[in-house]
Amino acid sequence: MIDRRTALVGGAGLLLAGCDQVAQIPAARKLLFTGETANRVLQRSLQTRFGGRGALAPEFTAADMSPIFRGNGTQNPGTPQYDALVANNFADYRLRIDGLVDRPLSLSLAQIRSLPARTQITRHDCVEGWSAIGKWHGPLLGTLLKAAAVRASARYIVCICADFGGTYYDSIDLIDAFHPQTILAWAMNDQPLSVVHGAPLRLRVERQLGYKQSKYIMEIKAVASLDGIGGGKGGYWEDNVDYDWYAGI
Ligand SMILES: Nc1nc2c(c(=O)[nH]1)N[C@H]1C(S)=C(S)[C@@H](COP(=O)(O)O)O[C@H]1N2
Ligand SMILES: [Mo]
Repeated sequence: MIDRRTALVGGAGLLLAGCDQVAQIPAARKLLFTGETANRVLQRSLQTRFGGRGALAPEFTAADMSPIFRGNGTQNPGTPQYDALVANNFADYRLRIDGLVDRPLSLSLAQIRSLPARTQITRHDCVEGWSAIGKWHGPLLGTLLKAAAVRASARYIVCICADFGGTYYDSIDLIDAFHPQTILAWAMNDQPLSVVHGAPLRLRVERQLGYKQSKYIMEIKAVASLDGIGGGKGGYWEDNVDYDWYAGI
């Protein structure tokens, strides 16, 4: 079970909460007090507590990047609303963060681009049998969820996307939402995210398969249950082609 306080405070708070708990374990005490780096302690703490879910996905170097990174699924939502956003270079785009939060947010792309960001070169694995290595850049999803003050009653984070007339959606739990490699990418391979790859904002949740990497995100909703959303299985592909909700790799 996720420790909700740990999941919600994130960042430095996550580290402190993790150390609190991990200090109870004799072996961990030794690590804590023999100068192992904070990150490594945090990593061990996440692995212990989340059964490996806190482990990091492999990261690669620029030399490993795929010369071609194909698009898949929707490659242009093509709705009048989306076309209007593209025509204006996303100046009118707003990301809404709502649901079980104390401070609902509506953020422009400029605001999102001004947040501290992470860069990661990772491998995308599609369930259909292709992979590609690309570079992703954007703020941690956790940073935005903390800013919105996600409530303790929330259990899942739902991404609502522009395609299929705005009905496409997918969801992850709070462990993945606050994972240190889970970002909202606004750049790919050092360029602003293209329409094919999910402009203006897509999720990277690196421990899961390609279909969990939601593109064209318009709204992020914190919810207690996935029951009332779409067909109730937590995502468009989950509802329509019976893909598993949890697609861990
Ligand atoms: N909104 C949205 N996100 C989506 C999809 C989609 O159809 N719509 N397809 C998914 C699938 S199956 C894959 S493999 C990846 C493809 O990402 P890419 O187009 O950047 O290669 O996006 C995922 N995210
Ligand atoms: Mo996919």
